[in-house]
Amino acid sequence: MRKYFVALLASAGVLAQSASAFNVGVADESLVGDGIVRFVPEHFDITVTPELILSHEPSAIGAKPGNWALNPVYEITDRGAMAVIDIPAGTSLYGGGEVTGPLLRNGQKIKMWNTDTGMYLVDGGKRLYQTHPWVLGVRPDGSAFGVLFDTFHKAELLTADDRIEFVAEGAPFKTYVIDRNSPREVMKGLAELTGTIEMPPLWSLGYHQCRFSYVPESRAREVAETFRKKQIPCDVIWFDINYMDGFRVFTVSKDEFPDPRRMNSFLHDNGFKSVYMIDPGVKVDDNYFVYSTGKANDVFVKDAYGKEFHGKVWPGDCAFPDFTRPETRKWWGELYKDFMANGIDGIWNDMNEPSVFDGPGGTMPESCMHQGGGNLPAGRHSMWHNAYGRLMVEASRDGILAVNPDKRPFLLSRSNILGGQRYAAMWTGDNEASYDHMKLSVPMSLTLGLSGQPFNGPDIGGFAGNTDGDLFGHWLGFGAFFPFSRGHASCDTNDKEPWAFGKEVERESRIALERRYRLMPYIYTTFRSAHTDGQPVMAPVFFADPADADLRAEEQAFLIGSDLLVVPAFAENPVLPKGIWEKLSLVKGDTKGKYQAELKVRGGSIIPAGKVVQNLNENPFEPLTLIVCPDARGNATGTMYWDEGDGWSFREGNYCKLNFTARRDGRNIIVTIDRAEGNYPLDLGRVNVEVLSGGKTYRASGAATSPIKVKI
Ligand code: NBV
Repeated sequence: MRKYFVALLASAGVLAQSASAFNVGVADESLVGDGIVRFVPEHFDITVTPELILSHEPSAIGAKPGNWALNPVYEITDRGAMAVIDIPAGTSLYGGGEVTGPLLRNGQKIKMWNTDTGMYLVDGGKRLYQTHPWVLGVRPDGSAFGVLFDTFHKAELLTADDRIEFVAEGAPFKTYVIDRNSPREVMKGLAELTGTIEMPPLWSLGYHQCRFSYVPESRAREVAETFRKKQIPCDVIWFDINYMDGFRVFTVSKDEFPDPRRMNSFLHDNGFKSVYMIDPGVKVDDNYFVYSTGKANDVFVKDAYGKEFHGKVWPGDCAFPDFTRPETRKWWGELYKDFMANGIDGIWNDMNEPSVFDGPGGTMPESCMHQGGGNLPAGRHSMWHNAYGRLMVEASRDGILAVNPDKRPFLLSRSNILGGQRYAAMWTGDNEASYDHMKLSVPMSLTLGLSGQPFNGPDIGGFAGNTDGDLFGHWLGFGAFFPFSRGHASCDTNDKEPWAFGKEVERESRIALERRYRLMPYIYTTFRSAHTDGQPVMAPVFFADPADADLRAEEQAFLIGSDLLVVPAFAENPVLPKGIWEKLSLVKGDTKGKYQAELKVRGGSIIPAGKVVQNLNENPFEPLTLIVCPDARGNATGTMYWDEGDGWSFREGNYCKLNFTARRDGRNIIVTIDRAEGNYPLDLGRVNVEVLSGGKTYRASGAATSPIKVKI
């Protein structure tokens, strides 16, 4: 009983006054999946540790295996509820979500309290916009485990060499431990617990161009037209806050965009999609429909005295939707109806930590009250803070989906928690135009991918500060391969479109993006395994050989899927996987110049590539090219997933999964294409084959329906 009382005190935030520390027992430890054990502490109470991270509560399927080695020890200390897990010597640790610092996380401490942290400067970069209480461990033999601390309370995560320590300023929480044969298997286990990304619309895998802000209409048109005129591939133009009427969310400024439908139709006619920003702060203004309907429906967060909480953001005094209430989420979702009817394709939820300019620590006071509802309890902001962005994107996604039920929603969020990949893609916030942040963007994105969020990327080129041509060229040279590939810039910086830095950078940017677009069949296929199996799209190099200790800290080079290695031009002495990796050229000039990343294909694999297109409305399969890199025996395999690129018919089998095989027959490589699954009608006609072997490329082509022979 005393333990329970202390746990409640902890959740109420008063535990800091207590100096006692004592153990909390484990009430239940059950096998809940293949190699997954759930640990439930004594007196666990869902009303003080609500659940949002898991996609569903798994059922127990047996007892904890007798030889189970990774067991959390729970303790209540004056810092909060704590779980400590001893780990085997030589374990490499990863994860923790959106973090600064190295990819290899041994010896790191981070704080989990979602924060608007321009240039990652708050708290020395130890806390950022998102919260992922999750660690991946890789043992010396390449087998792996994962630890998920199932709480979104304010917390600290310590990843030491001999233990993982997690302290939450709340009541004790459940812990899930996954123990499997490889890091990929553990990522699959994480997906079994927290779900995966939905299949994204194909257009969202193209290049995105953003700025704070493209206004007025003529400027947005000019940017779009320049992409087409200069034949630089691009799919999406973004609209940052200045499109709004006085920063009022769900409105459009009549001065900047007198006819938003006309703007969006122009973009659509030119093969672009549009994404518009929506922030959570609602301007306090009785003559503004979002505020007045919100007030009438009692949707806003209250202060400690029960009055509507107001804090300053872009529009001045704002009220903040209490997304813990189902009624609020419904009201918020419905606001998208008229807004999206302007021909808007995607939504960008920013400032949802939430960021409050005049609030303590840049957010709302911890004493603010959220009402809860449904299966979510009422509670102070101290409990709900980290979940604010996550609940906002759930409401946004549901709203967007209700408006366009036949389209796959595209939503980008700055704040979120572990499991939030089910609702939105994420980007890594306001970085800086510097070489340090350019290099940091690789381990940051990799770490998010290892924390269940494959659809992520940084502001390419750097958000804050001016960017020079060299920095932009370098960043896009490998940034073209981020899962989410978007150039962005702050309001007071120089222009950062690919042509803004002179002819050389323009040409190199075109080449970088042409490479991305040629790889779209392969990239889309890797997104498919992110959707079905929780695999990272952008993976660390050690995934190629988890038992090779030399690869564990490599954070300059990275993999896309499992067969393509990207070595950025800035990389100094990268440690690359052993075995056959053949250099790949996809477009003319991509192996020269100082900015292009080097691409390498894994021996034993076949990569499907398309042709260069300017946007993903165009058919990339004219023709399909199979890039074959045989292993030492002359064999290779690969797959390709393709479907309509939008909508849900793939769920009913309207997709196509092709299997490719190559085998050596004397001096020939014979390549065969088989339809493995699905009934999507993909007529490939003639297929090109390029065999990469010993630094040379051998070519042939033939009908997709019969084996294609390549003489080497
Ligand atoms: O909406 C303006 C910016 C946006 O461009 C950026 O990407 C966000 O991270 N937003 C933050 C607000 C303030 C930036 C100084």
